[in-house]
Amino acid sequence: MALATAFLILLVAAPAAVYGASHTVGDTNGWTTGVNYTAWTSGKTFTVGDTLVFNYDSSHKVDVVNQADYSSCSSSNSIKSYDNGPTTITLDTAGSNYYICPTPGHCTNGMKLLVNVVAAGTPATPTTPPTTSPTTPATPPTTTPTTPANNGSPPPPPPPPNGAARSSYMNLVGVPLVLATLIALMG
Ligand SMILES: *[C@@H]1O[C@H](CO)[C@@H](O)[C@H](O)[C@H]1NC(C)=O
Ligand SMILES: [Cu+2]
Repeated sequence: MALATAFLILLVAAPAAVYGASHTVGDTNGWTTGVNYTAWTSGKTFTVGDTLVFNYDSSHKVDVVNQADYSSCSSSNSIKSYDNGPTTITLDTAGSNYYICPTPGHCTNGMKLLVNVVAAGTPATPTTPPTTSPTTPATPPTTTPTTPANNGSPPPPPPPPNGAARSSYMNLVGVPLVLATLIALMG
């Protein structure tokens, strides 16, 4: 049972790490009246790719509005309107996002939400490159040492000891002979 639960958590957590965090608006209170959503957003970071989950009953709706309509609690120009929650909204652009409840009196009583979305940050990406880079340089060094070792070994082992002695003897005698001949020809 515990293992099955852990496996389920892994299945759920893995996609969340890739596609962004999920923020449940108002936490356990959900999307309703009597909740301070400004207080709810404080201390939270909303990143592009994150999702907002609005949990609400049929007495509420979620309207996406502009800044002016957020301030005046007007739902007449709503960009988008959702009902029959829960509603999941993906924050796909950086900037300010405004949500109000169009039910009369709800927005003016504080049922409004401003979310400032920031661009997908760099802190998540640097963690992955270090793990892949150490493995790739490890392979080239192993192949390179083998080739110079073969090139370096042929000179030291000369199989016939007699032949080697003879060639060095020939050099000892031959070089002075050539030099003597050259000197004789020049002179
Ligand atoms: C909501 O919370 C914010 C920040 O905590 C605070 O400044 C504001 O006065 C609160 N609004 C209400 C209506 O209590
Ligand atoms: Cu409402």
